[in-house]
Amino acid sequence: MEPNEKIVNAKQKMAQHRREFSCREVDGPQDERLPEGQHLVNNFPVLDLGYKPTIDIAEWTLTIDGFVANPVTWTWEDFQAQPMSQVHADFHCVTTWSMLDNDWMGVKFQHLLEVVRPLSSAKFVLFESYDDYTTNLPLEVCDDDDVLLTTHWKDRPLTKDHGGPMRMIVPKRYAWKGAKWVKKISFLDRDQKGFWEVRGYSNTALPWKNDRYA
Ligand SMILES: Nc1nc2c(c(=O)[nH]1)N[C@H]1C(S)=C(S)[C@@H](COP(=O)(O)O)O[C@H]1N2
Ligand SMILES: [Mo]
Repeated sequence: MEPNEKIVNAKQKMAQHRREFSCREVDGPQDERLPEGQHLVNNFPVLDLGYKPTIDIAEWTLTIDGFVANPVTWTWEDFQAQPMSQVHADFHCVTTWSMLDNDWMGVKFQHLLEVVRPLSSAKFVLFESYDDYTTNLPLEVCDDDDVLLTTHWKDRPLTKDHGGPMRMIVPKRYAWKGAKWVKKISFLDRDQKGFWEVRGYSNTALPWKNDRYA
């Protein structure tokens, strides 16, 4: 699997262009719930690298490893046996669209922390997906009440387009920090940048700070 070069190049150019012409940022906030430069959408757009992996649920596994006391590899059945929670949150994509009031369901990242028990040396988390996408976050950012290993949107199983059977949701960050089709979560002692982070996108990705590009 290779990322679609046109998609990657276009988005990488956007990062370069916006850095140079930041005065031309898109529309200001129309709504106090919309961060600067964002607009509302009514549909749920699909963004990927030009490739959506097909994952047979019988073959699906999630591995959680690295600097943890109890590394695990879960089958779909194991994952289903974890406690499910709901998160109500807004979703902000760096390409300027936002979707408000989403109801997500899945397993809280904080539950995962209880299971794998990170060592004190674990400071960063790297997410790896079935399409070879990666994204990274500090552990303290993932250790939040609204960070969810998500299986449902609006009471329906996530479609393949949106990262089914399981994707991450990290509501306080731009949406690229939420990996779709997650395969592996590694706890690391140092930061390792992900797919967009090495291509000019912000390592912190804070929508309310208009923090899009590095
Ligand atoms: N595995 C994977 N996860 C990914 C991506 C991707 O290309 N591959 N794109 C990211 C980006 S840039 C965004 S904006 C969101 C989009 O999620 P959606 O397609 O459900 O709207 O997924 C993020 N997670
Ligand atoms: Mo994105």
